[in-house]
Amino acid sequence: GHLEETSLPLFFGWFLLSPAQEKIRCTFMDFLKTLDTLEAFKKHLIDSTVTQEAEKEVDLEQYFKAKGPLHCTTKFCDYGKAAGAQEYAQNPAVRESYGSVSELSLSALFVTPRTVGASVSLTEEQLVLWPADAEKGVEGASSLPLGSRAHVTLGCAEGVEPVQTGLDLLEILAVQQGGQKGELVEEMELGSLTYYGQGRWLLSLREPISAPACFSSVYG
Ligand code: 2AM
Repeated sequence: GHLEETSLPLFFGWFLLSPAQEKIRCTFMDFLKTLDTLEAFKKHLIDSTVTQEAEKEVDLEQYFKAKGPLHCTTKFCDYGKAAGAQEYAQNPAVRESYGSVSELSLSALFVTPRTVGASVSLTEEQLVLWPADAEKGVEGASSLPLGSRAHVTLGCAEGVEPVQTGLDLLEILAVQQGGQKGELVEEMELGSLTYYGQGRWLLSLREPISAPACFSSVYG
């Protein structure tokens, strides 16, 4: 009925518990500081931004703005306007898991001129909550395994919508799947940093970060 339709959330997802949020923000800050010292990184970032003010220092911590609590979106419902929102909310698995805590495994950090995020390796149990069509819509990405898009947005450049983070991740994975190895730029303490062109970087974490997270939704 009408009431049910209007009671759908903006999105469902796993929300990192606050100690995990702190830990990831710290790892992320360390990562940005290291990138800040890499000439190759700054060169590509400046090359790919629209405002090419030569010699202008880029402060990465200012460049990427973080919004709200750290989370991994499963289904963007847009209060019921998104395709499949109703079906998702009514899925018994979604209802049963609502409010439960599980461990998210963060396996890589990625940066583009638009976004920065952490990719999430979902378990079989978590994949049950993953929408079948999440990997659609990016060229070369539709054949990627289910759950490839799973990520935590850490920040977006000015004027960039958060939806872009998942699209940027899919783009990097599509490039990888297309056989491009990328250019190994640096062995960092956190892991190996690879460049995929057009300002796209991926850091494979040596040790995945495990973060407890609560499956819930946002209405606001
Ligand atoms: P994110 O998951 O990459 O962070 C509210 O806008 C949340 O829903 C954000 O977390 C955002 O991106 C996600 N989101 C917004 N629009 C979306 C879309 N069309 N598809 C999937 N996720 C979306």
